[in-house]
Amino acid sequence: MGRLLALTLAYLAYLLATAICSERRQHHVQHGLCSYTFILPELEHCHPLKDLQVSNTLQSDSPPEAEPDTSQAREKHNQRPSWQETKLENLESAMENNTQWLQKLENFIQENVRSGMEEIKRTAVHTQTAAMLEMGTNLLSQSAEQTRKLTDVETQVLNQTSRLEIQLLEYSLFTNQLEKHILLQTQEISRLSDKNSFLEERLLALEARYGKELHGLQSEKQQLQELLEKQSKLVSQLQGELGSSTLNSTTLQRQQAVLTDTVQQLLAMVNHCNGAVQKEKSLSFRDCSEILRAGFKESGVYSIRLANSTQIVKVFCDMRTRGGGWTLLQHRRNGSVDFQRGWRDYKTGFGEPAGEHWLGNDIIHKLTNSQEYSLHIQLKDGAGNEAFSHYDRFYIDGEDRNYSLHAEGFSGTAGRTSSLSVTGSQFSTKDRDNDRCTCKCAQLASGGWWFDACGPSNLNGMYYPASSSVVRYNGIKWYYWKGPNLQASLTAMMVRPTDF
Ligand SMILES: *[C@@H]1O[C@H](CO)[C@@H](O)[C@H](O)[C@H]1NC(C)=O
Ligand SMILES: *[C@@H]1O[C@H](CO)[C@@H](O)[C@H](O)[C@H]1NC(C)=O
Ligand SMILES: *[C@@H]1O[C@H](CO)[C@@H](O)[C@H](O)[C@H]1NC(C)=O
Ligand SMILES: *[C@@H]1O[C@H](CO)[C@@H](O)[C@H](O)[C@H]1NC(C)=O
Ligand SMILES: *[C@@H]1O[C@H](CO)[C@@H](O)[C@H](O)[C@H]1NC(C)=O
Ligand SMILES: CC(=O)N[C@H]1CO[C@H](CO)[C@@H](O)[C@@H]1O
Repeated sequence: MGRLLALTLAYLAYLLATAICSERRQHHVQHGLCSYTFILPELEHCHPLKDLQVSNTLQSDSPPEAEPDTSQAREKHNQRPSWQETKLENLESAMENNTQWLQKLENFIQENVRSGMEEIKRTAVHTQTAAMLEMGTNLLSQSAEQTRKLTDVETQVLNQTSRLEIQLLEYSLFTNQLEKHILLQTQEISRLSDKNSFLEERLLALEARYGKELHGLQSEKQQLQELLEKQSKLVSQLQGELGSSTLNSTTLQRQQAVLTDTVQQLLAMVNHCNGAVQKEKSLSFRDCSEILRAGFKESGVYSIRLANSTQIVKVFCDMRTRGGGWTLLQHRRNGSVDFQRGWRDYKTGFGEPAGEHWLGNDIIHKLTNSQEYSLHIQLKDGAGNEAFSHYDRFYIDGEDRNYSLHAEGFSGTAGRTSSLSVTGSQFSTKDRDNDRCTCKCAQLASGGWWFDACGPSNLNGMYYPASSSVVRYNGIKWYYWKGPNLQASLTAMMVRPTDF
């Protein structure tokens, strides 16, 4: 290499020397793509440099002497074209040699350059490699760091994963336990349901059994109830018998009372005969209300004794109407008794207490003045319609005042206003006219009554029970109930203490 480089340098020096000494004559050679221009030297002015040493490869193409050389060149130009031609040929060949040499050189240079380039390249690669190595080292360290971090992360992940796995394991264990538990519970439940169904069956059986028993008991109960009803009937029957026997005993008592009465009367007669006076004590009822209070609840005829008197009076007691206890003053129901009577009869009374009768004005006076009485009048017409008139306070004066009437506190269904004569009306009969009419009401209307100017009432008039179109003015009259012609089938006047 060093040799080649020296060669190249020698040649280049040569070329330089020739170029300095050359004249301006050029020669062109085309070799391939490359073109070479050679400037040929002017030989007259130029001598080869004495210090110029040419290597063995470089040869001068001129003779060693300078003069012949210069003359040769002159000949070439002028006198000796043949020599010049040879010289030219020499030159040409030399040039060709040079060209070849150059080619070689070029090749060599190219080769060298290539190798150099390769070396350069190699160097560059080395440098790059170093850089790359450094970078790689860096990268390696970085990647190592990353790897470490990754490892850490992985470790952590693994840790987490293992933790999670552990947890999962625990959970699965827990789940297993739960499943076992649930299984146990399910078994328990099925066991319980079995037991329950068994109990239900037993319950049903028991229900069936007890239902039968219940049925039996119910039928028994029904039988007992029937028995009870029978017993009740029996009891009521017995009660009825007891009632009738009581009645029997009452009747007996009454009979006994009558007997006692008779005995006492006989005794009284005996005593009278003996001159001794004995007061009666056994009969002390003043009216029917006292009899009722004494426990006699059957309507009928009883004996009463008037206050401050020894007189015993038989009266009919109504024990049903409005609570009972009524003493009848007047009673008409079938027209069997004649009420066309005079003063005296009305004064003492007539008829029978059990049938139609008038109690008598003296008795009525004594009774209604012994205490406060209310008056109740019951009426029934031929068609069966019933009505009543009620007076809270009723009494009559004595005979010295012609039995004047006193009645107040009217109420009732037999007319809106009272049909009874006004207070103060005196009693009149066909033979004692005390009315306020110029006529004789008792004669016109018949019977005895408290006629005013004849007035709107007369319960002691003629008894005409059968309905008739004929208007009779002397019949039983209660004007404000049925007008002038009542045609009553029943009348009753009765008194009871106001404070009953
Ligand atoms: C997981 O990491 C925790 C702390 O972060 C540590 O206490 C524990 O021991 C680790 N577990 C495993 C299995 O590495
Ligand atoms: C009541 O007397 C009547 C006859 O007076 C009689 O037939 C009847 O059996 C008696 N009743 C009782 C319960 O004694
Ligand atoms: C009227 O009744 C009484 C008592 O009930 C009775 O004794 C009498 O025979 C009856 N007279 C007539 C005519 O119906
Ligand atoms: C009965 O007699 C007594 C005393 O003699 C007398 O105070 C009383 O008013 C008399 N009663 C009647 C209703 O006459
Ligand atoms: C009662 O009637 C008679 C006649 O019937 C009469 O003379 C007498 O004055 C009357 N008495 C009174 C208190 O009005
Ligand atoms: C002019 C000149 O020097 N020609 C030489 C070229 O090279 C060949 C051999 O390589 C020589 O024989 C010639 O004399």
